[in-house]
Amino acid sequence: MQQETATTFETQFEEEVHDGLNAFPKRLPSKYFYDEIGDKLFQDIMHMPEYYLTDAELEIFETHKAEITERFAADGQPFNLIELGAGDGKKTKILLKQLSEKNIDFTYEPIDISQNVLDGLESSLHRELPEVKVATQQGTYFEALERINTDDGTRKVILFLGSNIGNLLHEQAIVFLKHVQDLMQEDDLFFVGLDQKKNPQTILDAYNDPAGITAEFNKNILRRINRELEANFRLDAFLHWEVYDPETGTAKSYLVSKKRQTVEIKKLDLDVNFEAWETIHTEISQKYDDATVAWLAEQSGLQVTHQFADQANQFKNYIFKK
Ligand code: AVI
Repeated sequence: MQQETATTFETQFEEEVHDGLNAFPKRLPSKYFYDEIGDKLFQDIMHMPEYYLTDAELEIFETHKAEITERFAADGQPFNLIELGAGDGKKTKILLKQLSEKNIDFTYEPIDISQNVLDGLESSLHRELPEVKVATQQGTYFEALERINTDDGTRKVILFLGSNIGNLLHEQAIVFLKHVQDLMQEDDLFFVGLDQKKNPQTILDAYNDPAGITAEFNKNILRRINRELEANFRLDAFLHWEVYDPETGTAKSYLVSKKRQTVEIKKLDLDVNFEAWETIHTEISQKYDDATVAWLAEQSGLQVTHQFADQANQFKNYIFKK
């Protein structure tokens, strides 16, 4: 009888790379795109003309900032404006500025895993909007949210922008939303940006730019495995490939092996064989419509109270409450 030796891993990254590349079909989680190089590439993506998501959400904030912030401040009581995964805060600053111009009492609490990101955001806020009270929260979303929750009973408005939830399968999104719901009090709000179903070509173009920035972003996971796990992936031996299913609204990114090849991952003591044209599924970017959003909300014990769209209906921000 063959004996299975249980492999032990030092990090979750090692385990997920090991399991994903031993699976059939092969897969790697997109959360590992984001190291220093990946963060920079994603910033570049957000400035690409094809990546309409950022501009559409900015347009929503510029157009509807008065109504959005009035809803945030509903009862006139001080509140905490908590942002999950704040990044450079470019979009949020529009709302922060509006809130402070209206003399609304709030504290901005951006949560990010990276202290570096938080430090950069905090110093830019001190420069640009010195009157805004800022309390950065380093940690994972839920670690930080749980910490904030036990502080005092202050009402919360939680922001989750940029269609970040779209990188989760519906099933995972529901687990995530239920967790947020569980940490919300009755009067708290959850403000979420969700990319909408649209002309499939527009979506394919956004994830398959001619300059190849998205391809670099996708391949960054291989670069990271090379560096952190002592592997020898040749990035030019893989092709970035995007598909979009207009029925389900799911965009999927793949890395496709251009030839039969073996990659060695020393740190995992693993040789990974690829057939020619074999795939690694790396990311989903889900697109939504109102019915799907209402279904997700219902599954998670939330309800949609308001929504805001850009002129072209490319993107929407929804307000959820418990
Ligand atoms: C972060 N996330 C919402 C982006 C998206 O649109 O799925 C990541 C991305 N992947 C390729 N381009 C941008």
